[in-house]
Amino acid sequence: QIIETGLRHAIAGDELALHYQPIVERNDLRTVGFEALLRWNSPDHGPISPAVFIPIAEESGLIDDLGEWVLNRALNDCRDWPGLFVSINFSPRQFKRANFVEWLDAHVAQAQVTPGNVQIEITETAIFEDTEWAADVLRELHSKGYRIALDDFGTGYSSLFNIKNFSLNCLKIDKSFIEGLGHDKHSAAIVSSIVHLARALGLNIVAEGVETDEQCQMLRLTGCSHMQGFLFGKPAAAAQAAAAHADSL
Ligand code: G
Ligand code: G
Ligand code: MN
Ligand code: NA
Repeated sequence: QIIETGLRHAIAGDELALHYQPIVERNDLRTVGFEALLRWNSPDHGPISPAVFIPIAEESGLIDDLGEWVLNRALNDCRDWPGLFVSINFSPRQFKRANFVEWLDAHVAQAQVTPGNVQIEITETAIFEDTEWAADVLRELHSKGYRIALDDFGTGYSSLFNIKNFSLNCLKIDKSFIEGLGHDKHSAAIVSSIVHLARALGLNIVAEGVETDEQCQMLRLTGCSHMQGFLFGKPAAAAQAAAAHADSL
């Protein structure tokens, strides 16, 4: 309850921020897009992780206002890096709202951004509970030119059968698997098989949580198309992320 009241205040006030983390392409490690990651610095409690406050926002219904804030800010910020996409996280409940596509379209048009500059990150939970309906929504998003990424891949109900039936652009391999690269042979085997599966299905792969050169080299050898992690850049304020990208060109 304390967090709920504080969050209500945070959305109205100046306590929220979006940080941006680069997603790089495997060959020359060029940045192709940024993932938007929500940050809340509460005056009463200090920084609180979205892993903590997103579930509270969902229970209390604040998620609609919060999602609106995130979408508007991300669309506005991404105009600072023309040609790159912004990857926005949506919780299952956000994705399942009525008229998700219309809601998204209206904001994208208003911000004068094109759908190709926007990537939707959803988790397996969001699509595997009502697969037929989700497949329709994803097909519509896809036909409008939005990119669609399946986040935290490998941690949910990873049904390979279902994946083939969804309009996806990309699988994001959960960082728990990347963490194990170089330590345990199971992680390496799992990562390698996900990468090969994705290639066979014509999907991009983003390996998340890449922290070391060794992990990066292993992923490149496996044929992983994209990477994200502290090795390439920590989540940073929009201006900082844009400046780092400009410097790298
Ligand atoms: O960046 P960090 O590790 O703190 O993120 C923790 C979790 O919060 C991750 O699962 C991430 O997907 C989620 N998250 C971060 N930003 C957003 C957001 O804007 N909306 C939603 N729904 N989830 C977010
Ligand atoms: O669930 P999702 O994949 O959206 O969440 C991404 C989370 O991973 C964010 O909280 C982000 O801060 C975190 N993250 C990004 N890069 C790294 C990394 O290299 N190492 C670790 N440990 N966490 C990372
Ligand atoms: Mn994500
Ligand atoms: Na993830």
